[in-house]
Amino acid sequence: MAIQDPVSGVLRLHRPTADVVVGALRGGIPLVLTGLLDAWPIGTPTALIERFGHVKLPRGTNFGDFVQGAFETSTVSSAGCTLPEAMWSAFPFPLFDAVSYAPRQLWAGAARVDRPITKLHRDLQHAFLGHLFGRKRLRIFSPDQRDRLYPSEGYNSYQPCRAEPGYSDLRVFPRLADAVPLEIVLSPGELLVIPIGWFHQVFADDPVFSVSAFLKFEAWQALATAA
Ligand SMILES: O=C(O)CCC(=O)C(=O)O
Repeated sequence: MAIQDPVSGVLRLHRPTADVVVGALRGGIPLVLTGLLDAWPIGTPTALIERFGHVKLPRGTNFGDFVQGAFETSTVSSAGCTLPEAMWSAFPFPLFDAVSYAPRQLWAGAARVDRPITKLHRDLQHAFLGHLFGRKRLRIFSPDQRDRLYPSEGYNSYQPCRAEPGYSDLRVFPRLADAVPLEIVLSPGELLVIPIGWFHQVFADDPVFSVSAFLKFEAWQALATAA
């Protein structure tokens, strides 16, 4: 069943097939998917902390200490750090083989009212963002709005923007005034599919916890040419 978000127009699809998702990616259509993360520990970090509290994150802290600090006291964010491989089994990505996905990334952190938790940027691969706790709000902008968003010319694995919608000075970035976002609020258990080239800016209305993975370039090429 497809439900269209009344505000943004983005489609929410319940348990679509992989073919439907490949078709949307081919057409550059973002989707919110429901019913595909039933095996994930949705709802509270307690079970995750019990199971993986001792695992060391790339920043050197234990997963348990980091998540508790982020949720209870501080403004820290994991900012997409690589999720230790020991934890991947708790977050099985649906639709395609596990090896089709690049290393999993962790996006956990405190609520922020003063600024986005992730600044405007776009990625070079199709992104799948599985959401577990809290309300996460995204503004996404279609690729054809590139010139209104002032993307940096020099970039490597992702392309940051020099302008930040809602925050930048319009005298410095005048075309930003014409940029039109689609706003999506992700609830726990939802999987957001962001096709290559879509710009996104992310807000945390609550302490939030998500795990993402890019579809590997070679896997996408095989899928896109198969059907
Ligand atoms: O959830 C976030 O804060 C950012 C996610 C993101 O940028 C991505 O998955 O590409």
